[in-house]
Amino acid sequence: MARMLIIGPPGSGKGTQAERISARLGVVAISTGEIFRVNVKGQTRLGLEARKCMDAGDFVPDSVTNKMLRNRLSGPDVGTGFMLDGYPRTVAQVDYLDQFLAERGQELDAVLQLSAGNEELVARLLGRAKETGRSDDNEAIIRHRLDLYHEQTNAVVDQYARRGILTRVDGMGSLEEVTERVLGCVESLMKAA
Ligand code: B4P
Repeated sequence: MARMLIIGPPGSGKGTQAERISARLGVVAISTGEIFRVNVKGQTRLGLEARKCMDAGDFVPDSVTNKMLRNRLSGPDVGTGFMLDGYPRTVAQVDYLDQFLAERGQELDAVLQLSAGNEELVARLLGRAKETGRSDDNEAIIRHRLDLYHEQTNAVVDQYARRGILTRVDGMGSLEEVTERVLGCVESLMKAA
Protein backbone atom coordinates (compact mmCIF):
# COMPACT_ATOMS: atom_id res chain seq x y z
CA MET A 1 0.00 0.00 0.00
CA ALA A 2 2.33 2.73 -1.18
CA ARG A 3 0.28 4.95 -3.44
CA MET A 4 -2.98 6.13 -1.96
CA LEU A 5 -5.53 8.90 -2.27
CA ILE A 6 -7.82 10.31 0.34
CA ILE A 7 -10.91 11.93 -1.10
CA GLY A 8 -13.96 13.59 0.42
CA PRO A 9 -15.90 16.84 0.56
CA PRO A 10 -14.43 19.96 2.21
CA GLY A 11 -14.45 19.43 5.97
CA SER A 12 -14.62 15.64 5.80
CA GLY A 13 -11.19 15.50 7.44
CA LYS A 14 -9.08 14.45 4.49
CA GLY A 15 -6.24 16.90 5.17
CA THR A 16 -6.32 16.12 8.87
CA GLN A 17 -6.38 12.35 8.40
CA ALA A 18 -3.86 12.32 5.53
CA GLU A 19 -1.27 13.88 7.86
CA ARG A 20 -1.94 11.33 10.59
CA ILE A 21 -2.16 8.22 8.42
CA SER A 22 0.82 9.03 6.21
CA ALA A 23 2.99 9.54 9.31
CA ARG A 24 2.02 6.07 10.55
CA LEU A 25 2.66 4.50 7.14
CA GLY A 26 5.93 6.32 6.50
CA VAL A 27 4.87 7.94 3.23
CA VAL A 28 4.64 11.60 2.37
CA ALA A 29 1.25 13.40 2.53
CA ILE A 30 0.70 15.75 -0.39
CA SER A 31 -2.15 18.26 -0.21
CA THR A 32 -2.75 20.30 -3.35
CA GLY A 33 -4.73 22.84 -1.29
CA GLU A 34 -1.79 23.27 1.09
CA ILE A 35 0.69 23.72 -1.78
CA PHE A 36 -1.57 26.43 -3.19
CA ARG A 37 -1.85 28.15 0.21
CA VAL A 38 1.95 28.19 0.64
CA ASN A 39 2.26 29.76 -2.80
CA VAL A 40 -0.44 32.33 -2.09
CA LYS A 41 1.38 33.29 1.10
CA GLY A 42 4.71 33.52 -0.72
CA GLN A 43 3.07 35.57 -3.50
CA THR A 44 4.60 33.36 -6.18
CA ARG A 45 3.29 33.35 -9.74
CA LEU A 46 1.40 30.10 -9.00
CA GLY A 47 -0.06 31.66 -5.86
CA LEU A 48 -1.25 34.70 -7.75
CA GLU A 49 -2.88 32.44 -10.36
CA ALA A 50 -4.55 30.25 -7.72
CA ARG A 51 -5.71 32.90 -5.28
CA LYS A 52 -8.76 34.24 -7.13
CA CYS A 53 -10.15 30.72 -7.67
CA MET A 54 -9.52 29.65 -4.09
CA ASP A 55 -11.07 32.77 -2.56
CA ALA A 56 -14.19 32.19 -4.67
CA GLY A 57 -14.30 28.50 -3.67
CA ASP A 58 -13.71 27.46 -7.29
CA PHE A 59 -11.25 24.86 -8.49
CA VAL A 60 -7.92 26.09 -9.74
CA PRO A 61 -7.79 25.26 -13.51
CA ASP A 62 -6.68 21.70 -14.32
CA SER A 63 -3.76 22.94 -16.45
CA VAL A 64 -2.26 24.80 -13.48
CA THR A 65 -3.02 22.09 -10.90
CA ASN A 66 -1.75 19.21 -13.03
CA LYS A 67 1.57 20.88 -13.73
CA MET A 68 2.07 21.62 -10.05
CA LEU A 69 1.19 18.05 -9.13
CA ARG A 70 3.66 16.64 -11.64
CA ASN A 71 6.44 18.74 -10.12
CA ARG A 72 5.54 17.69 -6.58
CA LEU A 73 5.22 13.97 -7.38
CA SER A 74 8.63 14.11 -9.04
CA GLY A 75 10.23 15.15 -5.74
CA PRO A 76 12.90 12.97 -4.08
CA ASP A 77 10.73 12.23 -1.00
CA VAL A 78 8.05 10.48 -3.06
CA GLY A 79 10.15 7.40 -3.80
CA THR A 80 8.49 5.13 -1.25
CA GLY A 81 4.96 6.23 -2.05
CA PHE A 82 2.47 8.98 -1.23
CA MET A 83 -0.86 9.84 0.24
CA LEU A 84 -2.51 12.42 -2.01
CA ASP A 85 -5.11 14.68 -0.42
CA GLY A 86 -7.41 16.86 -2.51
CA TYR A 87 -6.28 15.55 -5.89
CA PRO A 88 -7.79 14.44 -8.24
CA ARG A 89 -10.96 16.51 -7.97
CA THR A 90 -12.04 16.33 -11.64
CA VAL A 91 -12.23 13.52 -14.19
CA ALA A 92 -9.54 15.28 -16.25
CA GLN A 93 -7.25 15.15 -13.20
CA VAL A 94 -7.92 11.40 -12.86
CA ASP A 95 -6.76 10.93 -16.46
CA TYR A 96 -3.69 13.07 -15.85
CA LEU A 97 -2.69 11.12 -12.75
CA ASP A 98 -3.24 7.79 -14.54
CA GLN A 99 -0.93 8.93 -17.31
CA PHE A 100 1.72 10.24 -14.91
CA LEU A 101 1.81 6.93 -13.03
CA ALA A 102 1.69 4.81 -16.21
CA GLU A 103 4.78 6.64 -17.52
CA ARG A 104 6.56 5.23 -14.45
CA GLY A 105 5.03 1.77 -14.63
CA GLN A 106 3.02 2.50 -11.46
CA GLU A 107 -0.62 2.51 -10.45
CA LEU A 108 -2.75 3.52 -7.48
CA ASP A 109 -3.09 0.96 -4.71
CA ALA A 110 -6.08 2.36 -2.86
CA VAL A 111 -8.53 5.26 -2.66
CA LEU A 112 -10.10 6.10 0.69
CA GLN A 113 -13.33 8.07 0.60
CA LEU A 114 -14.27 9.99 3.76
CA SER A 115 -17.85 11.08 4.18
CA ALA A 116 -19.88 13.18 6.63
CA GLY A 117 -23.26 14.93 6.56
CA ASN A 118 -23.49 18.35 4.87
CA GLU A 119 -24.46 20.30 8.00
CA GLU A 120 -21.62 18.68 9.98
CA LEU A 121 -19.21 19.69 7.19
CA VAL A 122 -20.41 23.30 7.26
CA ALA A 123 -20.15 23.41 11.06
CA ARG A 124 -16.57 22.07 11.02
CA LEU A 125 -15.43 24.57 8.42
CA LEU A 126 -17.09 27.48 10.22
CA GLY A 127 -15.25 26.28 13.33
CA ARG A 128 -11.98 26.32 11.42
CA ALA A 129 -12.78 29.82 10.12
CA LYS A 130 -12.79 31.12 13.70
CA GLU A 131 -9.38 29.54 14.38
CA THR A 132 -7.48 30.18 11.15
CA GLY A 133 -9.43 32.85 9.25
CA ARG A 134 -9.00 30.95 5.98
CA SER A 135 -10.35 33.18 3.22
CA ASP A 136 -12.49 30.39 1.71
CA ASP A 137 -14.14 29.38 5.00
CA ASN A 138 -17.23 31.59 5.08
CA GLU A 139 -20.67 30.04 4.79
CA ALA A 140 -21.59 31.06 1.22
CA ILE A 141 -18.19 29.93 -0.13
CA ILE A 142 -18.27 26.71 1.92
CA ARG A 143 -21.67 25.80 0.42
CA HIS A 144 -20.37 26.59 -3.06
CA ARG A 145 -17.34 24.29 -2.45
CA LEU A 146 -19.70 21.53 -1.31
CA ASP A 147 -21.84 21.95 -4.45
CA LEU A 148 -18.73 21.78 -6.60
CA TYR A 149 -17.68 18.57 -4.88
CA HIS A 150 -21.03 16.97 -5.72
CA GLU A 151 -21.02 18.32 -9.29
CA GLN A 152 -17.43 17.39 -10.19
CA THR A 153 -15.80 15.10 -7.67
CA ASN A 154 -18.58 12.52 -7.29
CA ALA A 155 -17.68 11.39 -10.81
CA VAL A 156 -14.09 10.88 -9.66
CA VAL A 157 -15.28 8.69 -6.79
CA ASP A 158 -17.46 6.69 -9.22
CA GLN A 159 -14.48 6.00 -11.48
CA TYR A 160 -12.41 4.57 -8.65
CA ALA A 161 -15.39 2.56 -7.40
CA ARG A 162 -15.73 0.99 -10.86
CA ARG A 163 -12.04 0.05 -10.75
CA GLY A 164 -12.61 -1.73 -7.44
CA ILE A 165 -10.01 0.29 -5.50
CA LEU A 166 -12.37 2.51 -3.48
CA THR A 167 -12.89 2.00 0.26
CA ARG A 168 -15.58 4.08 1.95
CA VAL A 169 -14.87 5.31 5.48
CA ASP A 170 -17.35 6.99 7.81
CA GLY A 171 -15.86 10.40 8.68
CA MET A 172 -18.30 11.15 11.52
CA GLY A 173 -16.97 11.06 15.09
CA SER A 174 -13.90 12.46 16.82
CA LEU A 175 -10.58 12.92 15.00
CA GLU A 176 -9.16 9.93 16.91
CA GLU A 177 -12.13 7.70 16.10
CA VAL A 178 -11.87 8.51 12.41
CA THR A 179 -8.09 7.94 12.43
CA GLU A 180 -8.55 4.49 13.97
CA ARG A 181 -11.27 3.71 11.42
CA VAL A 182 -9.09 4.76 8.49
CA LEU A 183 -6.08 2.85 9.84
CA GLY A 184 -8.26 -0.24 10.29
CA CYS A 185 -9.28 -0.03 6.62
CA VAL A 186 -5.69 0.41 5.45
CA GLU A 187 -4.57 -2.59 7.52
CA SER A 188 -7.34 -4.74 6.03
CA LEU A 189 -6.34 -3.64 2.54
CA MET A 190 -2.69 -4.49 3.26
CA LYS A 191 -3.61 -7.97 4.49
CA ALA A 192 -5.74 -8.58 1.41
CA ALA A 193 -3.03 -7.35 -1.01
P1 B4P B 1 -8.23 21.90 0.39
O1 B4P B 1 -7.02 22.36 1.10
O2 B4P B 1 -8.24 20.49 -0.09
O3 B4P B 1 -9.42 22.24 1.40
P2 B4P B 1 -10.67 21.45 1.96
O4 B4P B 1 -11.43 20.79 0.85
O5 B4P B 1 -11.41 22.43 2.81
O6 B4P B 1 -10.17 20.31 2.88
P3 B4P B 1 -9.14 20.27 4.08
O7 B4P B 1 -8.34 19.06 3.81
O8 B4P B 1 -8.41 21.56 4.27
O9 B4P B 1 -10.00 20.16 5.37
P4 B4P B 1 -10.35 18.90 6.29
O10 B4P B 1 -11.49 18.25 5.60
O11 B4P B 1 -9.21 18.06 6.70
O12 B4P B 1 -8.54 22.83 -0.88
C1 B4P B 1 -8.64 24.24 -0.78
C2 B4P B 1 -8.86 24.87 -2.16
O13 B4P B 1 -7.69 24.64 -3.01
C3 B4P B 1 -10.01 24.31 -3.01
O14 B4P B 1 -11.26 24.89 -2.69
C4 B4P B 1 -9.53 24.70 -4.46
O15 B4P B 1 -9.76 26.05 -4.72
C5 B4P B 1 -8.04 24.47 -4.39
N1 B4P B 1 -7.66 23.11 -4.82
C6 B4P B 1 -7.07 22.15 -4.02
N2 B4P B 1 -6.85 21.02 -4.72
C7 B4P B 1 -7.32 21.26 -5.99
C8 B4P B 1 -7.40 20.45 -7.16
N3 B4P B 1 -6.98 19.20 -7.18
N4 B4P B 1 -7.94 20.99 -8.29
C9 B4P B 1 -8.38 22.26 -8.28
N5 B4P B 1 -8.34 23.07 -7.21
C10 B4P B 1 -7.82 22.57 -6.06
O16 B4P B 1 -10.79 19.58 7.68
C11 B4P B 1 -11.61 20.72 7.77
C12 B4P B 1 -11.87 21.11 9.22
O17 B4P B 1 -12.67 20.14 9.86
C13 B4P B 1 -10.61 21.25 10.09
O18 B4P B 1 -10.75 22.39 10.91
C14 B4P B 1 -10.60 20.01 10.92
O19 B4P B 1 -9.98 20.16 12.19
C15 B4P B 1 -12.08 19.72 11.10
N6 B4P B 1 -12.32 18.30 11.27
C16 B4P B 1 -11.85 17.31 10.46
N7 B4P B 1 -12.26 16.10 10.93
C17 B4P B 1 -13.01 16.35 12.04
C18 B4P B 1 -13.71 15.51 12.98
N8 B4P B 1 -13.71 14.18 12.86
N9 B4P B 1 -14.39 16.11 13.98
C19 B4P B 1 -14.38 17.45 14.12
N10 B4P B 1 -13.73 18.30 13.28
C20 B4P B 1 -13.05 17.75 12.26
